[in-house]
Amino acid sequence: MARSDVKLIGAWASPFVMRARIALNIKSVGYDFLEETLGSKSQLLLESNPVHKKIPVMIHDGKAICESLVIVEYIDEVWSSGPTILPSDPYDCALARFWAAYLDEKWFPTVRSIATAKEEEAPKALIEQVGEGVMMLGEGVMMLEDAFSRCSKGKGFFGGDQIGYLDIAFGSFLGRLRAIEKMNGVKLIDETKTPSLLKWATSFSSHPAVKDVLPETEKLVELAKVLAKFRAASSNS
Ligand SMILES: N[C@@H](CCC(=O)N[C@@H](CS)C(=O)NCC(=O)O)C(=O)O
Repeated sequence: MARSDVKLIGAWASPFVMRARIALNIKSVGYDFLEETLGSKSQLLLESNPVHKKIPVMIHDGKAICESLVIVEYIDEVWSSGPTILPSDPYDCALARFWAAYLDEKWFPTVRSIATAKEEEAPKALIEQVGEGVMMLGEGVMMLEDAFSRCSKGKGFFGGDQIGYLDIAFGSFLGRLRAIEKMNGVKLIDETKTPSLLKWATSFSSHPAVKDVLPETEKLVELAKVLAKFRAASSNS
């Protein structure tokens, strides 16, 4: 496919940035990856996303597009000759958008609250706070196990035979999920409670459009520790 002028402002560990990268890979669109430095925001980011000042931002032929799922939809529409990302059936599409909104509005904030739980709090409070969060994440994952059977219709991905919108929306959080599992000694996706998601997670992670952008769990665990220290130092100063 012809190379367009595509730049992506992001960071390797961001699940939201990953969404844009996976969508671009699915469509075989080459792009320049402009990595932000941890703890600061580039002038280009501030100018391109003045409302939220967040990554990802995709710049296509000089025009900025913000918000990960907006970017994924844009990529699907612009490079329409590649594999389709959004389901063509209106109901399937509504279902995929519903679950993606659930993930971003309800589920991911809990992932964040686990990561930012304050270590200086009494151990009991910390364990309870993290424990409640982990339980809520587990409930969400179980609901997604159910959604998987409705969306995939017996195939390997939420999108059916190929990776689609909801695969990208949820799959981009797999790295974080695995880091939480590792750091808290829990299993959120497993053979007993979520067998379909377990199989899906393996296929998704090894997909050619995904495998090079999904960070290793160990690297995310390391980053989480660095960020926790950074937060502790700035709250003490
Ligand atoms: N709703 C946004 C969320 C993006 C987001 O939260 N990005 C994070 C990185 S993972 C960010 O830029 N955080 C910087 C900040 O909050 O100032 C999307 O889907 O793109």
